[in-house]
Amino acid sequence: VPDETGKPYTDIIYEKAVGEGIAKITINRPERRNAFRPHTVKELMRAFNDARDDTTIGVIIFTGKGTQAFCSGGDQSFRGKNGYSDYDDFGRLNVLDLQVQIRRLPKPVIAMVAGYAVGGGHVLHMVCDMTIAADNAVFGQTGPKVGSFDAGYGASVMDRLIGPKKAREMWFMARFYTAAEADKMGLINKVVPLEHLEEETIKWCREIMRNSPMAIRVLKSALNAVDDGHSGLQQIAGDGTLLFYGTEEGAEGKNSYLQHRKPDFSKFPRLP
Ligand code: 2NE
Repeated sequence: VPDETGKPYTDIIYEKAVGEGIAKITINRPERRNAFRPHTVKELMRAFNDARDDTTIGVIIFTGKGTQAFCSGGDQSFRGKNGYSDYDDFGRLNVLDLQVQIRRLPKPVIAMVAGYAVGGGHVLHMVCDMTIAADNAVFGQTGPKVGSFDAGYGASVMDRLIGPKKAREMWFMARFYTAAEADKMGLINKVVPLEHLEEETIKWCREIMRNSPMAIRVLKSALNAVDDGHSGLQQIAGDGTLLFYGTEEGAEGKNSYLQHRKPDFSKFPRLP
C-alpha cells in the first residue's frame, strides 16, 4: 500500500491481506539491521494510522525486513546533539510518539521478531501487544553502552513484563538474551523455528480475527489503562462512550437536542 498521498514508502513496506483483516508493517532498512531514522518513524506512524482507520483491518503485524533483525533501534549515524535528525536541523525522538500510538491503537499489534530486537527496537517489540519470535531472535537493551536510555515505556513496560529484578538486570547490564531465555522471562509469547515464523504469526492473527472486535478493543484498553494513567483511562472511557452512543438512551439525548425538545429518559432503567 502506498502512503496517503499515493507516494511509495521508502523506509517501510506496508501490506494488507485483503479478506483476512491483517495488515503488515515492515521496517525496510536491513542494511542497517532495520535501525530507524526520524523519517522511518514518520512512515511507520502513517501506516499504523491507516491500519487503525481501515475498518477491514483487525490485527497488525509489525516486523523487520529479512531474518537478521526486527529492529536495532535508533540509527546512530543520525544522532545529533539533542536527538535524531535526518531532514531537519534539530533532533527528534519521534519513536516515543510511535510507542504511544501502538499502545493506544484499538487493534492488536503483534511483533514478529527474527534476529535482533535491541535498543529502541527492543522497546518497540515490548509495546506491541504480543511477540512471536524466531529461534534466532536476540533481545536486549544497548542504551547504557551507547549513551542512551528509554526511561519511559522502555523502563515501565519492561518492569511489568519481566519484573523489577530482571528489568534492572536487562537495563543495567545491557546483556543480550536468546529467544528461549526471553520466553522463560515472559518477554515474549512464543518461539518457533525461523522457517515457521510468518506461518505461526498468521495463525495467531487468524485466531484473534475469529473473536469479537469490540471485546478485543475494550480488553486492550483495559489491559493498558492502569499503566497509562489518565491517557489509559481516556482510552477505555472513550470505548464506553462509543458503546453508549449506540444505545437508544444515548440516541434520545442527541435526538431531543436536534428536535428542540426536552429529553425523556424516563423509560430507561436505573440498573443496579
Ligand atoms: C544489532 C547488532 C547487534 C547487529 O550486529 P551484527 O554483527 O549482526 O551487524 P553489524 O555489522 O553490527 O551491523 C550491520 C550494519 O548495520 C549498522 C552497522 O553499523 C553495520 O553497518 P556497516 O558497518 O555495514 O556500514 N547498524 C546496525 N545497527 C545500527 C544502528 N542502531 N544505527 C546505525 N547503524 C546500525 C549491532 O549492529 C548493534 O549493536 N547495533 C547497535 C544497536 C544500538 O545500540 N542501537 C541504538 C540504541 S539507543 C536507541 O535505540 C534509542 C533509545 O535508547 C532511546 C530513544 C530512542 C532510541
